[in-house]
Amino acid sequence: MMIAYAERFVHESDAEARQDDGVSGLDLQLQGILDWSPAAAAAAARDFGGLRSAKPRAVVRPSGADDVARSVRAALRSPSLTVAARGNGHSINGQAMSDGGLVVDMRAAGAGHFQVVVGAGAGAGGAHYAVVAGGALWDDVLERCLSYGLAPRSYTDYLGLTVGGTLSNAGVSGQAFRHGPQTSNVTELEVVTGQGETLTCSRSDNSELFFAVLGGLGQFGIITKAKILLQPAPDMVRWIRVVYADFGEFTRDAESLVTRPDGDTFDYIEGFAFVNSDDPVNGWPTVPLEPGQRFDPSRLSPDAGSVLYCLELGLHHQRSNPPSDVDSVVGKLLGRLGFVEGLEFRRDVGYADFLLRVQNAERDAKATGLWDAPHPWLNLFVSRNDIAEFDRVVFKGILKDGVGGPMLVYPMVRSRWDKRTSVVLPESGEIFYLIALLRYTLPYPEGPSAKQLVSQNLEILKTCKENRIDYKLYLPYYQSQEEWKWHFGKQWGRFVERKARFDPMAVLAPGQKIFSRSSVPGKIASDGGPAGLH
Ligand code: ZME
Repeated sequence: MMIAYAERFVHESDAEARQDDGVSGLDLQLQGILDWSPAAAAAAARDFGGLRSAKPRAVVRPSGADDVARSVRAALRSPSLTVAARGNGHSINGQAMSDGGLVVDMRAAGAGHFQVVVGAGAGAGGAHYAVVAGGALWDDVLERCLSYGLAPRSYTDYLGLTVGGTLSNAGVSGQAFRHGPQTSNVTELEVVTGQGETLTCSRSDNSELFFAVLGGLGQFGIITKAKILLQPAPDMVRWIRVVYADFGEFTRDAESLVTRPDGDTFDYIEGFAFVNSDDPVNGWPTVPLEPGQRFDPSRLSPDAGSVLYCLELGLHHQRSNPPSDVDSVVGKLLGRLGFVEGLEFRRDVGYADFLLRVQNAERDAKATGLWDAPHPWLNLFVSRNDIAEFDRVVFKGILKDGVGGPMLVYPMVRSRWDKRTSVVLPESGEIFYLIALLRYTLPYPEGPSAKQLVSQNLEILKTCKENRIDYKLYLPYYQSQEEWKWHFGKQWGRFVERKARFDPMAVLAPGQKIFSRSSVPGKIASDGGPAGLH
């Protein structure tokens, strides 16, 4: 019923649009579908954050990269249309929205181009890789690769995200300390630029475009294909959580683990802060890994504070090896750590189950309505030089009662991040921390209003600034170019040059609010386009 209606609507409106309001560019000549239905616009007007909404004029369901290019060229022909690529809609702040413009549903072409190449021999260092559509979901990529006994090397915590979406930001999880973010594990991209050209790029060909697009927040091109480095997949993960009361000891152990040689550390390293209480959402019960395990608070020293820390570790192993092998490796690695004795939890899980662990949380959150409520999340990178201060003023101060969800804090190593990408990191230090405040709260009035939580985020950032904490937003969002200039710092000039070169009319990703359509600094003046201001 719904589908029949939608299809009829698409056809009628599509025909109407051709003789439409003077925007001749809307004859896209797609192989796929131009969806004018109110339902499509409403869906593309919202995202996982649930904090803002901007309706596109129509939604493109591309059948492949050519349709993506046609969409960009149509926008270029019109005086004001913009184009946003939308993956699985997990932005928090409307980054994939296009107010009155086109949203390209990248998932529609996500099943195209799926190729796994096993042991390529001499080329590419003999590595294994997969070539996947930009709109493919990471959980699909994983599944396909596993059928060849292979797997990506670097992930996000949650795999219901598209490849193009995470590569446009960075893509981090517990493997990033070793392999770098996902942007460090891709060797080639196919990109539709803001000029409507489809180009293949890599470190050696069109390298400026390649590095621009990685972490480029969608500003330079739409990723339609990616060649992703793979590794042989292990079949099991020994999953471990150990608890600390002292932040200094927590960071000392975490930093030691992320800087040791590969064979002398874990394969996955994350951490989180939690509240020293029996609160089921923020406290002790969030630590044990399986039902039979219990968090025994009597193990804590009486002078433990109101916030505790947990290192989360994973060691890959093979089912065919005797369990005593992994026990002895784990025993040796844990033996050097200073966690609270007795507050240690272990569990063996299949590799895929481990990587898909957040999907369990998704199922629960959907059942309780927490998934569809607003998610005013805040993600930061904080220099190791200031992480103790951050702990003091933010975790032990503003957030001492938790955020109603995970508060991730774990270190990563700068040398695994390529300086040439568009990703922005803190200014100082070889080690920096990821901070992720992942609020899952019931919608108002059952929970706090989104407005209150957003203002707490602003308070955290203000406090960081006042205390001169060296931080950058991860998955950044700002309202003005002034703030973006601050965000990019010394890299602003390069970012603007890249924009002028690859999207001179600022057609792409308007939801980031970095540039305005037809008013790119230094370029647009000569185009004589209208200089739209926010
Ligand atoms: C760095 C980051 C992690 C951004 C989002 N996340 C997560 N999102 C949802 N659930 C999660 C999560 N990390 C752990 N669980």
